[in-house]
Amino acid sequence: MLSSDISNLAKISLIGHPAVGKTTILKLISQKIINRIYLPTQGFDLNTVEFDNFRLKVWDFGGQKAYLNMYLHSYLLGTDIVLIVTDSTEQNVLSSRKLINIAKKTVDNDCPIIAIANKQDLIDKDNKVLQVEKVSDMLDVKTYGLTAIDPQERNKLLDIIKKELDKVISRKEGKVI
Ligand SMILES: Nc1nc2c(ncn2[C@@H]2O[C@H](COP(=O)(O)OP(=O)(O)O)[C@@H](O)[C@H]2O)c(=O)[nH]1
Ligand SMILES: [Mg+2]
Repeated sequence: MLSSDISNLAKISLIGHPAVGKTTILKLISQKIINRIYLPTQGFDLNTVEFDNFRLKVWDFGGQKAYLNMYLHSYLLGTDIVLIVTDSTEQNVLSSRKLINIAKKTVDNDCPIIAIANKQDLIDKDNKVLQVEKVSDMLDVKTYGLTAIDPQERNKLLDIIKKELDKVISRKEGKVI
C-alpha cells in the first residue's frame, strides 16, 4: 500500500487553559493508551492512541500560562489537527481566542483548527455556560459541543476527529510522489 506508514500517523494537538477538560478528552479518545510519556518539567503529556487503523500522537498541553507562552509554538509544529478546548464559559472562550491566533500563525494553512465547547452538561446548572452556537460565533472556527465526562460522547468525538483525519490523510497522500 502506498505510503501507509505516513498516511495513518497523525498529530493532534489539544490546547486550552487549565481545567477545561483536555485530559478528560484524551481519556475519552484513548480507552487504550499505547504509550504515555509524561514530561513534567515541560508540562505536557504525549500519548499515542490507536483507533480505526490510525495511530495518533495526541499532545495534551498543561495549559499553564508560563508553559503556553514558552512552548506553544514548538508544541504545535507539525500538527495535523488542532483541537482548542474551552469550558464554554464566556471568560474562558474569550481567552481562548489568543490560543487560536497563535495556532493560526504556527500551523500550516490547511491544518484544521477545531474548537470543542466542553462541559455542555452544565448548561442548565450554570448560567455561565454558553451554547455551542454562541461559542462558535465568538471563536469564528468550526465548533462542536461536548460533554467529555460522559463516556457515551466518545463516538461523537471520534466522528469529529475521523472526519478531519480523512482530509488530513488525503492531503498527505497527495503530497507523496
Ligand atoms: N461537568 C463536567 N466536568 C468536566 C467535563 N470535562 C471535564 N470535566 C471536569 O473538569 C475538571 C478538569 O478536567 P481536566 O480534564 O483535568 O482538565 P485539563 O486541565 O484541561 O486537562 C475535572 O474535574 C473533570 O472531571 C465535562 O464535560 N463536564
Ligand atoms: Mg490536564
